[in-house]
Amino acid sequence: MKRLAAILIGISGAAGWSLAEDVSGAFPFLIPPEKPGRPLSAAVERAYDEYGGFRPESNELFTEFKYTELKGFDYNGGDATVSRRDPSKVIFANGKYYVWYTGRKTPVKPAGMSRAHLATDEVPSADWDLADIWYATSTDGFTWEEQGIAVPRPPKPQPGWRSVTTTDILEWEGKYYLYYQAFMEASGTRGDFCPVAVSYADSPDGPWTPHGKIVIPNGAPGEWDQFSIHDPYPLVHDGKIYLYYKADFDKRPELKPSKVRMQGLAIADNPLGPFKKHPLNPVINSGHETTLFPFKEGVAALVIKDGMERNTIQYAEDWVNFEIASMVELMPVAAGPFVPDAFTGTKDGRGITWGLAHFVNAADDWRTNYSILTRFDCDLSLDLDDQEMKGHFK
Ligand code: AAL
Repeated sequence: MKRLAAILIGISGAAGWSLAEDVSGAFPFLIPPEKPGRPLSAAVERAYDEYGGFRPESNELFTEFKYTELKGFDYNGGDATVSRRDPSKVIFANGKYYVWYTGRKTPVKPAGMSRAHLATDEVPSADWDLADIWYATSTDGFTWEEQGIAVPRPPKPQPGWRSVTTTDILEWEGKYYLYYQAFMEASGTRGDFCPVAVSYADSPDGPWTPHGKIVIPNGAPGEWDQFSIHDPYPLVHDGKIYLYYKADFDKRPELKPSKVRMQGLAIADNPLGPFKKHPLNPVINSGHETTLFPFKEGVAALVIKDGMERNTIQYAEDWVNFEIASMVELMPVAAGPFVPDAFTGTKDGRGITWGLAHFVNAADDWRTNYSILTRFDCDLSLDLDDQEMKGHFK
């Protein structure tokens, strides 16, 4: 921090900028003046034109992330036979918070995705193989009570008979819909191949009725999403269901495995489909799991983990054409935020302040993973004071 302050003071001397006290009084910072009338480097030019306020905190879509261990979940001593990962968005209903997630409780730990040939009816390949959709409730978002399985694996040959995973929730006209990855083979057999299925219920407590059909099918051979439709993430916009998803599509064997992953959009008038894939897909060129929320008239996306634009938060005013809004660090993996206006069709999205995410732990071998759910907090809300969580230079 001292070094940064010294640099700022140095620049201010050269350019004739003024110094003022930070609101917190912690250290002096620069008030950006009018652009000086002398040539500027490309970097300082950008600081005026693209980043306006100079400090990342002045960007509404910048934040730091804080993590808190959750109470209420048991992981059998971390022996990788119990896993919880890929949480849905958090919703508030019947006076409490609800979350759904991939839950795996298997007699043995996973063989590892790269050793899928060792998978059996009892031995999972990946961390998310032989999983069901579980759910938990909480009154404060920190202590959770696991309620049991919401959507079990259906019998063979129904979609998802091998594993149902990576779910997300939609509330639409008084009913609830869980979209999830429906595996018909052990993940890793040919790749992480699967389409998306859906179950519906009158209450978040269930019972859930499986629709029994694939609702978002894989693309035709040669299309970007021919192998996988992952991380279905529904929001309501323009009176329709806007469901974002991820696919990984470069399967050249020499890449072992490919990390080319992008995100697409499918739109429907009815939660059970048909979903029409957007002609401009993919609409986000990076990321892994999907995490989006209405923001002002548009939608914002956390772009996490993979791709050339990872570690950014992006914004699309038209919900289709995304631009980088900010660069961030230590992003929540597979984040499922609490998005109060996810389903209201708002044109004035207020943003998010917290949610659940997961951490992947290696057990005794990097191939035998199990995952734990965690809470994250952030300031991507238009209703908080700008300085509250956006971070102070550390
Ligand atoms: C995740 C998600 C999907 C993938 C696997 C389990 O984090 O992207 O769900 O299939 O990894």
